[in-house]
Amino acid sequence: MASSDNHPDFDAVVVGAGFAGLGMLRRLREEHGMSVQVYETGAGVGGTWYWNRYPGARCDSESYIYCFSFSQELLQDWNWSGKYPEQPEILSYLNHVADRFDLRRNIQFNTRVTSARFREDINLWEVQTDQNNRVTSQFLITGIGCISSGNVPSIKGLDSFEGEWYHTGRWPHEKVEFSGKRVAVIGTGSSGIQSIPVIARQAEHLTVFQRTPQYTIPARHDTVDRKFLEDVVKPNYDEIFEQARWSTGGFPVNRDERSALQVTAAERLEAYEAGWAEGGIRFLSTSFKDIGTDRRANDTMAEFIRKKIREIVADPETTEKLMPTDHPFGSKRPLIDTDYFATYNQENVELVDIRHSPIQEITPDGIRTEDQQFQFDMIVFATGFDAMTGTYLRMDIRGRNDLSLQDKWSEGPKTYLGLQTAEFPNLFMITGPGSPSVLSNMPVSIEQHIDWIAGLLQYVREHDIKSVEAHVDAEAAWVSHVNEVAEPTMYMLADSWYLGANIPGKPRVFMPYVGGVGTYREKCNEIADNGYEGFILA
Ligand code: N01
Repeated sequence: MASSDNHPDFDAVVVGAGFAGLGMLRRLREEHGMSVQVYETGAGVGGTWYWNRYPGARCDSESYIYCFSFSQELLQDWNWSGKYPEQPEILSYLNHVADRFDLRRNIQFNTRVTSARFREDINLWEVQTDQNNRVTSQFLITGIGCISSGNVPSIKGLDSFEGEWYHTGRWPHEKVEFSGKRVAVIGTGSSGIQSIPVIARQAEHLTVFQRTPQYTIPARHDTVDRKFLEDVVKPNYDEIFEQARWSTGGFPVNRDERSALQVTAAERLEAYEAGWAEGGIRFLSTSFKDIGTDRRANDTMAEFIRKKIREIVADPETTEKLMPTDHPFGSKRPLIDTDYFATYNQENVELVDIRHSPIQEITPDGIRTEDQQFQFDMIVFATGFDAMTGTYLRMDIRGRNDLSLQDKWSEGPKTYLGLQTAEFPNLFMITGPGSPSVLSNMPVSIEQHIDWIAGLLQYVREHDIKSVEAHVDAEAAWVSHVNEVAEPTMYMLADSWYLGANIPGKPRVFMPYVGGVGTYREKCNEIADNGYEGFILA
């Protein structure tokens, strides 16, 4: 039931119980004494890490920095086992956080928010769920993640397929058996390149359908280095997080301030070989400063990776198909893998280039491309997400004058700082489009938003303010700035989900903020220090 006057049922409704929702709930409840209701579609906490249970799923941020920093005790007590944490371990961590801070009592699971309407008459949000909840709250805060709406491409005949099929982002909780089966994987993004080697080890035969060849770096995954954790990380966690907060990508690493073009070819090769040997996201995050902005610099790194692919893959025809040439390195989400390219040397693995021979239809027993009919027992869609905006637009969110978010964002998302969108008062987005979010180590960006939103809500309460709303001019200026900083980068030179290019009909707009985590933090702080410049506090 909704409350009948302007006393809300809750101070805040939070959507989602992943990193963002859990962190926001704890912060508002424990540090600001607010009443908070969280709604979560899943049956448990975890968000992304609840749903993405596909084989090989793990994070490509190192575990020691892929966590909350708000509690020193939590940082000191928790012991990661993997250098790059696997999905079950991250899920255990988030369950531990939920238990340790007694968060479950404010979370309603198995509940999807279907609509949210700003009631101008009472200055409250009215939130409706698929479980027949209708509640009001002063603030509505989304912690719905950036890659939570799975994209199963509409391929003719999928309904007729008689085998099993799965999307990596909605993987079953029960064990999926690959042995003795002919399996197809469609897609070679992060989810594909992580799952392909694992599936290939079990399946009788694996056929990978690749649209765009990828650059990927070996993760060099290992168990966590205990000595490093105990001697270097744990005693210095404050400094490590502080460095990450002011860095470009939310990692405690320093970029090489040299241009790739200013050093000699031998020095460049030495740097690339060292990065390749160390592996992981550092290959990119510590590399030369102009890889992301200068095509010639980028080409040196891209060619280095192509050479590695030629060295690893035995069959010349497969090598040719795997060669990424149509986009710069890092213009699509950088990938790190374990044995991805070497998997194509297995006898039971085959690569199909669907750019040259597109999928025509799914048949009851397999997949038909322009050139060939394939038989499968299982199809795995590693085809990604309607990223950054998909989950927002699937909810019916309405602001002033019944304006729907679908209409407001019909030409692409418009936000101020990725935190608010004009005409939707008291709606806050954690890692919304227009913030660094997906271009960064997510927990660092999520905590920055949580801190900033909590600071603003505190200010609102202290000053008896009823509503906070991004000014339309501030929003327009931010949207231009987001585009302006993206324009000269390599990101504009690929058909990526950052640009919405993976979803037919989606406006081609670069959605995340490429200016860097530290720069963004500075801007957010400045705006707060200037009395929340660009926001209408009514
Ligand atoms: O999805 P993707 P993902 N027909 O969009 C192809 C995060 N993540 O789930 O490149 C045929 O990257 C598509 O081809 P193309 C991370 O941020 C992180 O793998 O568009 N193919 C591509 O190959 C990541 O970026 C982690 O030409 C189709 C693939 O499917 C994001 O999630 C792990 C197609 C989709 O790749 C998404 O990753 C996993 C079609 N109709 C995910 N449509 C880690 O931290 C799409 N494709 C490690």
